[in-house]
Amino acid sequence: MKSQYLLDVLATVEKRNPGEPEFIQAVTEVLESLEPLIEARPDLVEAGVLERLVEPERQIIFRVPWVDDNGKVQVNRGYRIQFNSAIGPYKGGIRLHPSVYIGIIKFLGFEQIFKNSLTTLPMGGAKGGSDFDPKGKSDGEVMRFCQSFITELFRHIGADCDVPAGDIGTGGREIGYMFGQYKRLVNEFTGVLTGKGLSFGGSLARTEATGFGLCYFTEEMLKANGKSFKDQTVVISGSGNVATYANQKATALGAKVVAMSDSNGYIYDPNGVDLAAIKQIKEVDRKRIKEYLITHPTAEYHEGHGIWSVPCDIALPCATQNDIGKADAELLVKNGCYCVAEGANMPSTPEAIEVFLANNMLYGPAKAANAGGVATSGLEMSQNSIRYGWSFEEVDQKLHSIMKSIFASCDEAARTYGMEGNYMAGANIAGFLKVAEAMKAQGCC
Ligand code: NDP
Ligand code: 2IT
Repeated sequence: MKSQYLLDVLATVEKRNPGEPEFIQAVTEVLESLEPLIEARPDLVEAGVLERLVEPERQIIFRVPWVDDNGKVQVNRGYRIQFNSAIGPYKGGIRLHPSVYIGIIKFLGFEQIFKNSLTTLPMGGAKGGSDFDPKGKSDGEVMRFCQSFITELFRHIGADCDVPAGDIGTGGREIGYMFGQYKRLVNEFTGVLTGKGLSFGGSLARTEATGFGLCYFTEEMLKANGKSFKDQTVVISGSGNVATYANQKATALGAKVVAMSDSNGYIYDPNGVDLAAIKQIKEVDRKRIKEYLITHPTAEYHEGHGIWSVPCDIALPCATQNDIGKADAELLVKNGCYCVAEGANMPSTPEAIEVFLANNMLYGPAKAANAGGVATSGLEMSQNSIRYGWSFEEVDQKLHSIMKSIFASCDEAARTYGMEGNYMAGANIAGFLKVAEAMKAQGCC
């Protein structure tokens, strides 16, 4: 980054947010991509758009006390960062994982601004979460935690104000408990959360949306470069919501998924990972991926973080941030991988991205490639507003066309600013421009 102006903006962010490396990482990537745009648009600099964009509009931190099954009081910390509302109500998921601290929620909220802008739908950026670990907790404990979390958060959210949803550790079960508590406190049945159950305002295809959307985006990127999923070998990290439905769609498009993982290790099945078995282990039994060997004894299980050593054509990181480091990226290249598309948020380190770009790999950045989840949340909001539900095919078709349009915007923005084929720069510029124009038009606020 050469622009003194951008360096100054970054220096302020570093000073204001000490000890938050993930947030600094996310901001640095965006500012670097905006360099050519900033030269061409002095009006946006004049309007102070960047200085305002990197500072959250509101940050909420709160105590979440709940009683465990032994009658003991437990205390977690809850967060909601309402980052930017220039183009719509705050929107973004809730992450429940022991690693959660403010820097994680801030990076996710920041990314969400641009992602939501790319979807073409009117949604601002937010993120929330807690250091609560749902793993190993009973349904009753999870329910009491969720009720306590909403007992504070309810006053800060609303269907036209801020609409949370799922993320790591927050799925249909947790959203159900949160929705029930919100309805009870506010005495209103509104679309305040997305990812709801189908019997109380949820949208068909929301469960599948992030994974399906990732494959639709990847398909467009492959097509634009004369390739397709057909007969390609795919490796997917993670085995949660995003990974599962990415596997399903990639397989439907003709690929073979040979490896998946969880935080303990990865399975390698050269015959193609049996998705029904993964769904049973992860969605029903809530167990470790290692259990796959019980029903598939010819597959391999490896403890630890080695999934990127499995040779593949296409890599879909769908677990967590900074999952692919420089050495992993080099290994992927060495083994013939030519395409990385991100289902998780910020799964590749800056050094890994350098390796992808230096080797002319097709690289689909998270804020574009995984936007199908929040896009379908936007469609859930629309259905709630009109008090109507579309069929699975209708939602899926809308999701597909949104993902096509996201790829087209990234591609076009990259070309316009002289970075053809760099979809990361394209996503950052296209996502930024819509929000920046809105912020400028609304004056200094
Ligand atoms: P889930 O909780 O359903 O699954 C998460 C998966 O990632 C699990 O397999 C989990 O393994 C693994 N994982 C989580 N944390 C770590 C870690 N620290 N180290 C190694 N593995 C880890 O979450 P989702 O599938 O919903 O989310 C996955 C990613 O996709 C996240 O980055 C999320 O932000 C992003 N995303 C999610 C969207 C959604 O709609 N759900 C939308 C857009 C992006 P284990 O079970 O062992 O913890
Ligand atoms: O990172 C994400 O985009 C999500 N976790 C989904 C957010 C949403 O509001 O559906």
